[in-house]
Amino acid sequence: MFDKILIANRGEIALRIQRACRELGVKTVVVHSEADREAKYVKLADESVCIGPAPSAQSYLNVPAIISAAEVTDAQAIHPGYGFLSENADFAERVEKSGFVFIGPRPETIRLMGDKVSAKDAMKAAGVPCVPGSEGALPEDPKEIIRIAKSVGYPVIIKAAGGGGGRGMRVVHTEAALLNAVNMTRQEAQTAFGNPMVYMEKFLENPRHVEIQVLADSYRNAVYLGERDCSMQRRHQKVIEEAPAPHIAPRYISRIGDRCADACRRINYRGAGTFEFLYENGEFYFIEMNTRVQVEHPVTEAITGVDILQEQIRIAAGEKLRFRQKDIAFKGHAIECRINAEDPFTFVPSPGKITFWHPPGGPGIRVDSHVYDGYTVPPHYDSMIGKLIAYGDTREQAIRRMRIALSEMSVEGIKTNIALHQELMMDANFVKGGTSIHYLEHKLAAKDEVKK
Ligand code: MV4
Repeated sequence: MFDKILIANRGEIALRIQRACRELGVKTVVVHSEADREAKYVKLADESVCIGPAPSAQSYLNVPAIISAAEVTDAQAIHPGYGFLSENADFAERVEKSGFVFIGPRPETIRLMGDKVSAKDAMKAAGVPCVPGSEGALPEDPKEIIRIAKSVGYPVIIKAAGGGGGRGMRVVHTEAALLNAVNMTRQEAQTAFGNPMVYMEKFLENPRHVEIQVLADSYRNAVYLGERDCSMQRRHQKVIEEAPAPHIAPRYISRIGDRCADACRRINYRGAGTFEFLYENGEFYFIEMNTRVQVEHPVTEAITGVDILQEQIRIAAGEKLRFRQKDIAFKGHAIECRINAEDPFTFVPSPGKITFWHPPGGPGIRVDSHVYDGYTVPPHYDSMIGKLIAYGDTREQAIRRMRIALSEMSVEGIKTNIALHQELMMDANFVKGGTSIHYLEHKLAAKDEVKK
């Protein structure tokens, strides 16, 4: 096991990584910006290094400063968390070339998955079902593009190979609009990602977002840890996640999960990863793979009992997976509400000083948050201040516990989206389960109509 790990992130995930290190007996170095100097997790770390001013570009994305911090503190490995540099293949390469272990997949794997065309090719070859569409990137020839769209069938969606997470896509309903849409997406992709390659898929009108969590070691052992339903989202920001996904048969999940674990073995995947699927009319369609730990990992930890952060670190240290698929059992139901410093209905960010912080508790309740009474939420980063996770034997119990937890929770000094979560926990369609990726935006739009 490592002696010391550098945490190249901030906020709740920096604290989560630190807790995993503590339990493994590993010392921690936290790097932080000037804006995060006073954060409690910075003080709790064994060592801390200020790597630059508040803007991420000069601190959490400052590769030379992070590598230097690892050198001066004599850390052996770097955990990137999520966001920032976590899926940057060049960073992973620089970390390894500098003699440190990157806690994540090999740089080539990150690169393969970062290009959505090569990711899809690899998954298709490994037997993972994908959304029907173009074979690889779209060609230049307009006639060919028209032919491909005809055979896929309208509506289609044009996506940038360098995009992902909702960036660089365009829906096309008619042949008349096709070529212009392809050209526009190419231009935007060139500007945003430095890569003009685009590909085409059948556009699924009303899917759910269901993802599969995997863990793989360096010896071609791989397991899946079940699925998460992340359909409750607004503008590609997830709001609520849960595991398991409501109303999907466990037999079907195990079939798709086995495919994902198989694909990991085939591409020699290492570490934690997530296969993102769209789920519509009882079918799974792969869209992208994430090569990092995700915000919503706690719901999977709750139903499997596996500590995903600790396993990531063990795998990076060269240990073999400590369990096989048959050792993984799924028990109960977990729901996560992302608590953001923002207006609950306009979604305008609300940074500032937290004058009162009372987190909830009780059976089945977990709060992952770095904030406290008197903490100032800086305006420079995303607005998530914590995650509230409720576990129960059944989905109904998890919802009941979440309602109680939300009612106990009290935050003063800033606005939070707690009121939105309270409303969603009472929403008849959410309570039924299985709402689509468009549900929240439609619900909010309908409320706006009523107000007018
Ligand atoms: C799609 C789609 C419908 N059909 N692909 C958006 C994020 C990126 N990861 C993929 N996205 C989508 N791809 C096809 N063929 C609809 C979306 C989509 C979406 C997906 C997951 C979660 C939220 C979403 C919100 C809008 C659109």
